[in-house]
Amino acid sequence: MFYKKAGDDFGTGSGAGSYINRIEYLLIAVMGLYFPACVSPPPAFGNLTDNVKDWRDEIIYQVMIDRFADSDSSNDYNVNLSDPSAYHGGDWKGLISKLDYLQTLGITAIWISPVVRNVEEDAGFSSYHGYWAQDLTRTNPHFGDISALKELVDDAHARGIKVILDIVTNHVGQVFFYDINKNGVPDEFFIGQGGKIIPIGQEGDTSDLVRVTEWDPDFNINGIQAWTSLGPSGEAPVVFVHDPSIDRVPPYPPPLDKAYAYNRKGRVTVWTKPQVCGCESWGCPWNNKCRREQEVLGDFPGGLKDLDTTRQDVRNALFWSYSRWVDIADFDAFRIDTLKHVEPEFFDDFCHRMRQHLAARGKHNFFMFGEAFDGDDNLLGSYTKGQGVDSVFYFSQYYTVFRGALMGDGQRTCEIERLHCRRLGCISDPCGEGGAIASVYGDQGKTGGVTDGDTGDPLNSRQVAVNFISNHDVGRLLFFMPGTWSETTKRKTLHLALAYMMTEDGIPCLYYGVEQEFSGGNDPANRETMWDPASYTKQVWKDGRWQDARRTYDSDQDGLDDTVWLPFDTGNPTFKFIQKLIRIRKDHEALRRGNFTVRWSTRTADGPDKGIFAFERTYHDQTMLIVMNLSLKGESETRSNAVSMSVNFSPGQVLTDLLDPGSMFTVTDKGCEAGNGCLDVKVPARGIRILSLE
Ligand SMILES: [Ca+2]
Ligand SMILES: [Ca+2]
Ligand SMILES: [Ca+2]
Ligand SMILES: [Ca+2]
Repeated sequence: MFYKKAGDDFGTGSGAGSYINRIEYLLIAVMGLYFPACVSPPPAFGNLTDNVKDWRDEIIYQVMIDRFADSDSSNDYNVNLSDPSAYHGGDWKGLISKLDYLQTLGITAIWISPVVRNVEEDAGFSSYHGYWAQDLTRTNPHFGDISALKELVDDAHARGIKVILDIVTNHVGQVFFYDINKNGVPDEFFIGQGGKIIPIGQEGDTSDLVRVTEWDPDFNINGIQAWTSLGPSGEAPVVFVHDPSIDRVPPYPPPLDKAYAYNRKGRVTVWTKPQVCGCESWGCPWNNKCRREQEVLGDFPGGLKDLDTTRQDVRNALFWSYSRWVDIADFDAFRIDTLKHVEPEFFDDFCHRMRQHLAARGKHNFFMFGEAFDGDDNLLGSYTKGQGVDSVFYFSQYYTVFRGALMGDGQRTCEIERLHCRRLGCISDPCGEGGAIASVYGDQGKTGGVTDGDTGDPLNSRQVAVNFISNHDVGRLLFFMPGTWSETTKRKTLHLALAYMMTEDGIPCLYYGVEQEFSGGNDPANRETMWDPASYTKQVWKDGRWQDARRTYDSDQDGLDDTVWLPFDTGNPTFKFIQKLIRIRKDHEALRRGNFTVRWSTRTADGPDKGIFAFERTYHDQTMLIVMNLSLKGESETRSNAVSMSVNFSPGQVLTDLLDPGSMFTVTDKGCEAGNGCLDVKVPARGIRILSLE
């Protein structure tokens, strides 16, 4: 291994085999074009296709490639199945082999983890997740080559399944260190008062010393500063690593191999030390200047180096690299990582150029949605205005509903209604604590953005929120349920969450393994290996100690478990429940494209309507009514103080519960607002009814 000071000249450092990329890139650079919409595509690229009619019809399934299926042992180097932070061997061929399984479940789009070559390992952890980019133009060899990737997309398209590429525009892997003591190698030491550098092991009294690691020093808005024996010595030099044995070499394409392409301000600390921004405890408002500076300009945890995305040459490199993957493999969407660490203006530029570029190649309805890991609707909404992403993951819902109301017992569900008010707007506060609530999400479609399948009108971000109950960055929903709950209550709660997500407006996104009732905790426990029987075990008390035993389920529903849970099991109750929900959503346009109207929510945790949240979805002539009961205490009803629920149905009409066809409810003209249909619906604890005229 040797270190390369930024600016030293020894090629791109990208290793052998990237000459075609380089020539392609140089041609474009020399022509000075950087791919404006008028550039004709290189001849090696095939035709792009329009595969999506309306993104609201899609059901996304998130796959972490390394953990899903392994069909190619030739790429199984540095694999260790027993280490949760090592590569496990999954690959694109493996996913191809499981398309039948996914089709049986019913999903219509797959989001795959990042495809680009990564730094192989760092501090004993591996890059199996794909988020430590090193070369944005080459495939991660653990997952396969470009022909395997194209085969995956082609096979998926042949089945009507779309493929979503996961991209990172904020940072690359840990490819350089800050040489604070200017000795050319990465060190860790203390800096004492007055800036005196004290090597580890010689510190003596450390009470007033600050520990510094040159890989990942704490944030400094003025840039990381160097120190010598004489004191402060200007900005610390950035030194790129050159260790081809673990692909830890300067990034590609240029200028990502240059120090000036990075913000060089060190690691975000405001999460661990909120007081640095004058916030007593976490809870800094999203627009707190100090917080935003760190989030946008700082290195991401793990020493992931933050790109200066305000630079046009950096923007060009990112645009060129990622548009190229779509040109080559015909992807249908981007899932964009770490949105809140990039200034929104970047996406105005990046997304707009991408839409123009792809439209010129015949591809429309290319969906771009981003991850802003934050529960604040104001921040989430700020990314949905302008010409940037079409939509964001609905993190505020994740916290309010799935980690909030569902983990408790019958909290007032007006909080859920209020959540939707912040997205859709409401004339009054549903909890009775204030006036009108304005939407903080964008109400304009993007130029050349995603459209309504019937009318061709632009869809705005309020209509295409990406809903999820878990993902690779948070523990599984089952993990967060209180240990005091019975297995039955846990499963009912999981099913309630799934049914709500499959019937509300927006685009549902399932995290792989939810259909197998995986229950892993925080990263990396939530990244189970799908094919490994060990992922299908539970702890049982036997012979005086806790032991692993295979999970089982009751397939003939006689109350006794009779079936051993197999990897990729398609007979278990949750696989079958999701399958049924997907069928119902596909069969009812109102559930996919209809508007969203709350019909009942509660302000108290008690009363006959405890835990009720009811809403309608209406599209053209079709209305569906969903009634859920979040209470654990028992049955609840859409009726309180002699007032019944008003519905968009006529007296005399009979509604059937699609999840329980024996349950039917007749609309009356009594007990609710005059002129409306009125309906009393009883729902058992943690139950949900999907009601329809059938
Ligand atoms: Ca493999
Ligand atoms: Ca050093
Ligand atoms: Ca950034
Ligand atoms: Ca049985």
